[in-house]
Amino acid sequence: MLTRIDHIGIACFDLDKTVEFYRATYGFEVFHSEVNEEQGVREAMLKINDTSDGGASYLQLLEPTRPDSTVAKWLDKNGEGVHHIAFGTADVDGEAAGIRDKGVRVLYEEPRRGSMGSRITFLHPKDCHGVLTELVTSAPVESQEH
Ligand code: CMX
Ligand code: CO
Repeated sequence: MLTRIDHIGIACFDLDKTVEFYRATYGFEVFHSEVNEEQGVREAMLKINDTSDGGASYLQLLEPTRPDSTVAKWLDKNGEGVHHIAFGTADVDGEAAGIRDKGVRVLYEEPRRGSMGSRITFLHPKDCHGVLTELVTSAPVESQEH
């Protein structure tokens, strides 16, 4: 079951300036930041609210770390904006398998590492009415990396 919006991924040219915009305009603070070299991003997670499944919803601000990364490519084409949406689930493996069986392309054979030690995979935007869609299982709270 998909039980929350885990995050909305927003691509930006300058992470520090974008973080400052969200802080100054809305009062959202950085909950966590990291570099994910595999994904080619420097990111900041801004926690917006807790959710009824014991998880939380975030904004994920993304700045590319290298010109050949998926986010750099997307920014070249589209400029800044909403890049993807992520649904949270307790079972990313099972959800990905079930969705693959429905004929939607799941981009990774096995989930990979996402923010704060989570496990993530992506669904192809061309199979999802133009929306790049991520599935996330958070790390258990006691082992989450901040
Ligand atoms: N949202 C909607 N459509 C998108 C898209 C996005 N984010 N990214 C690409 N597309 C569309 C393109 O517009 C293009 O459509 P047209 O053919 O009609 O022009 C098509 O998909 C192919 O796009 P592309 O620019 O040629 O890009 P690629 O096929 O090389 O890559 C994708 C697309 C989805 C496979 C790649 O972005 C990917 O692997 N994404 C998953 C990983 C990722 O996004 N990581 C960064 C975030 C990390 C995190 O969330 O932690
Ligand atoms: Co994401």
